[in-house]
Amino acid sequence: MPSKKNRNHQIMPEVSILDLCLHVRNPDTLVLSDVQLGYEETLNRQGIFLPRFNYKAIEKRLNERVFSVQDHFSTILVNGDLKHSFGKASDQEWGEVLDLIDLLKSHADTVVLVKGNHDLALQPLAKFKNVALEDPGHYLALQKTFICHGHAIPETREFMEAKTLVIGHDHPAVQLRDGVKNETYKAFLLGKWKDKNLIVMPSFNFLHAGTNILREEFLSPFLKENPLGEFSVWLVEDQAYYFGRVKDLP
Ligand SMILES: [Mn+2]
Repeated sequence: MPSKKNRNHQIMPEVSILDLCLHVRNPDTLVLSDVQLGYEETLNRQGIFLPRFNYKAIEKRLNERVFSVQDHFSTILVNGDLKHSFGKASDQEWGEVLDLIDLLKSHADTVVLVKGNHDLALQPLAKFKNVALEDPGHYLALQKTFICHGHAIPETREFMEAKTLVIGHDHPAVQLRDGVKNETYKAFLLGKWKDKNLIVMPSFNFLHAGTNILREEFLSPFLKENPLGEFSVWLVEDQAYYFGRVKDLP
């Protein structure tokens, strides 16, 4: 049931957190990252039994927390690692990727896939579904915002020109003590990389919460050797909550 919670949480003049997505206005763009479809099948092949629930959870969450707030976007952009395994898509991935693209297409004029490090064989999927596949990223000229997966530093002119970068890849999360147990929350980060603003998005998948940012074991070249203490942090639960600076987290 759609709730009256403040789901749209503004973090920059034209940028809001909308559940686990980022919503950039003008041009109207919804960004989600690190969906990682097919992860269960990869684990199954390694002998680890895990029921397949990620796609259903993603679909439910998008419908209940995102499309209930805004039903249609000019562009929906998947910022990398749409699927989990490297190389050729498995049967599970193929079916779920097609279903997700159909769902996104029914809520947007344009669907764009940005290549992540796990997306080596996306070209046939993108072609089959007639969606754009962009490598290394997507540029919103009006906002001077460059959206890329974050596993590598692009070298394009648009990237150099950008004032704000949006990345995924590292699945930031924060572990907090909640009574007697530890709870891990998916997190957004906003700080600096060189002279640019840097927004780091959490993963839109439900297989794992993510990497605890307080341990700072990041892989992205945008976060390695980038002290995160001054970064602002928002945790996402039923809505986004501002938690101040990383250095002040409990
Ligand atoms: Mn990645």
